[in-house]
Amino acid sequence: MSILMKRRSVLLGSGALMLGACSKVHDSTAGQSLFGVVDDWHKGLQRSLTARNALAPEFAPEDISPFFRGNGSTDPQNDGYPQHVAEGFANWRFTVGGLVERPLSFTLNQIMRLPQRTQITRHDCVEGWSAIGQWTGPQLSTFLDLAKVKEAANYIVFRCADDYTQGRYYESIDMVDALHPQTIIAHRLNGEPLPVRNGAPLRARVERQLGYKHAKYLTGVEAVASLDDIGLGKGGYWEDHGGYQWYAGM
Ligand SMILES: Nc1nc2c(c(=O)[nH]1)N[C@H]1C(S)=C(S)[C@@H](COP(=O)(O)O)O[C@H]1N2
Ligand SMILES: [Mo]
Repeated sequence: MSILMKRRSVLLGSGALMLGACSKVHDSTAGQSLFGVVDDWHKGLQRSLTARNALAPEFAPEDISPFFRGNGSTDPQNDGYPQHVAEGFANWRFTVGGLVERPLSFTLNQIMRLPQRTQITRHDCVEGWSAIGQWTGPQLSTFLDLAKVKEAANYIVFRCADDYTQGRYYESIDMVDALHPQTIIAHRLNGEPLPVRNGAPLRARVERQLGYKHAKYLTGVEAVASLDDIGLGKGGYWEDHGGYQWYAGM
């Protein structure tokens, strides 16, 4: 939130500067038309930010799907994940790093003590199935505020524990989605701890985006300026290996 507001005022600020310069050429038609262009540009910016910040539909408890299937990785066997399952995730850590003033590391208990958001939303997978579930967890913006994300950060990368068929799963979103109120780090599905198939112990919910952006088995998030050096550079596992679009907004 704070970052978006800051960015907005920077953008609006430079617009205002242009307006200031133009308004000195009172009765020049060139000045007038430039004035109009800047005004349209402001309206466009306003409209696009409003659209990107709109909430995804939320549903009633009776709409919840009786079974929320698992897709992609559903039972990771690599790098000690089964050990974490056996320990009930007591030693799981969720880190917030990259372009932040204060890198942080959370236990699940610490995450449960942060302010929580619960939302009932529909998950849409590009493979052609949907399911409605109730998700609970802190907003991603809470973590980013605590860690003090730097102005230079343009993307948030989700780091995952599972190796899928061609390597480590990962995903990324821009700051508009990262600060969106429905973007949460979920630890509960339908009031119960996340099942392994759905990403235990933590998974992202990015409700304005398609299913593959909702990274499971989260070990942390990383704030970055560019996606060039992350994975193969396209911003996500399926973007790198399956030709999926990075922007999967609905
Ligand atoms: N870490 C990780 N996250 C992932 C995947 C995966 O294989 N590994 N699959 C993605 C895809 S394509 C979808 S549709 C959803 C599936 O979530 P679900 O298993 O809870 O149904 O998770 C997404 N997040
Ligand atoms: Mo998917």
